[in-house]
Amino acid sequence: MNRRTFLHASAASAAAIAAGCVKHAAPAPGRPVPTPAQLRWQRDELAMFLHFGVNTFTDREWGDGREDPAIFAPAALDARQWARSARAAGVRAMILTAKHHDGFCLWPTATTTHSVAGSPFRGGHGDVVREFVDACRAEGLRAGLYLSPWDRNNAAYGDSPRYNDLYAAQLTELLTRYGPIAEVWFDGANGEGPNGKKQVYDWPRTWALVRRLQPDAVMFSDAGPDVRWCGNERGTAGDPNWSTVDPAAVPYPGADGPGIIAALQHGDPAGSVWRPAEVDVSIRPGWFHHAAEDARVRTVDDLMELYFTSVGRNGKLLLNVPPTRDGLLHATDVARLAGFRARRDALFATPLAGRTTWRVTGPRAAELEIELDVPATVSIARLGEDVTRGQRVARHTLSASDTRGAWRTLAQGTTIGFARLHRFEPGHARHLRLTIDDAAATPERPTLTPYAYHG
Ligand code: FUL
Repeated sequence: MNRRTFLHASAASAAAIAAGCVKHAAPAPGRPVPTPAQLRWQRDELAMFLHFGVNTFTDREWGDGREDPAIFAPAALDARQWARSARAAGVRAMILTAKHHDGFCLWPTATTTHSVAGSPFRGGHGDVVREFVDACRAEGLRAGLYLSPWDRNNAAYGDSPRYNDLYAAQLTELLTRYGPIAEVWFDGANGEGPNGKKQVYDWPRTWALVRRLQPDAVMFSDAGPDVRWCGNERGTAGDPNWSTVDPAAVPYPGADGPGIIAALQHGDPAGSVWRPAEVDVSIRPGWFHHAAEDARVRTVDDLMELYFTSVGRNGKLLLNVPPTRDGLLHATDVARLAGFRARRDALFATPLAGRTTWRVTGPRAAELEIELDVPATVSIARLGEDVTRGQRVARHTLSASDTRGAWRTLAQGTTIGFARLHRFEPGHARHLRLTIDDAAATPERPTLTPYAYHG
């Protein structure tokens, strides 16, 4: 189920942004740059999403809120197994669905009886959020929480001020009881309340509350404020993908209309706000675990593809791996995660060093050349901008040569940002050249790391 239809995405604005054109107005005195929290979030590169709750036991994707808490009975729950598997895969943060649309709370909240406290889990004394956070800490992972604003169980939903108070109380519990929370994840899902009235969320209040209680956390939603949805759940960041946005383009989570999806996918080179893209996608067809999908777990090849279209396109990958009814990650998923790590380790095993030269060749153009210490067969390159100085590159070309005379094009692309990965036919090279063909401001020296091909 997608969070909205994509019908309204304006083809025209998508095409204009996708062309990667940059208007050459005078550069702003300073380009937007990330906060320390946004930079930390991006450097982590990989995070794991865990969808877990009553849906795991009803075999549904969206519960209707009428589930009996007694069905929640994960007899072998081991959050350390989740965290160990994540860490072994090179994942650096995890985000748990503390409450999904069905309203069932995975922690013992004072705000409703629709929670783990009414379940047989740990004799009604369990707290999945606590076990999750403790496991993250034990394995050195950052912890994040998803609190669905849409709540199909709570009687107050649709009675806007009353529900907004309850939502703030739930957030307060989550952000004061469990120590540092690195990411708070919001979607814009907004169904009808039981009274038939539409719930009007108070996002400014929600965001201010998170800032006050967890000033170092980043907040995710379509509208940020810190990190934005990439515009699809297929695992592909936009190309181009600017980390800067016009905050008016997507004014609130769940906003729909012409150009919204394009704005989420591509950002805006002239945007006044730093709001990089997070790519959320599931390792399975559904977000929750369904035994019927056990043979449809993404392959290692598939996961590598996702890596290149997310991290490799200036995005952060949030890969969903849902626990089973036992409360454990399924053996197939764990094996695929390990294979994903092994494949990345092999591909990126041998970064090649060399002597680099940097030349600014025009107001929006520059060249970076590397003469490899030892000529090698190359098939992958990682490019990166120093985003603490803002994102600038709009179009680039990567070429190789043995003699510095006959250059052959390896790859062409639009934005670079924090990371841009290129794959190409393995070829022998002594020299590599990154040409910046266009930029949103005077280019700054990027990094270029080629990797040796191992067959
Ligand atoms: C969406 C939800 O409707 C899906 O169930 C899932 O949680 C996805 C990550 O976000 O908004």
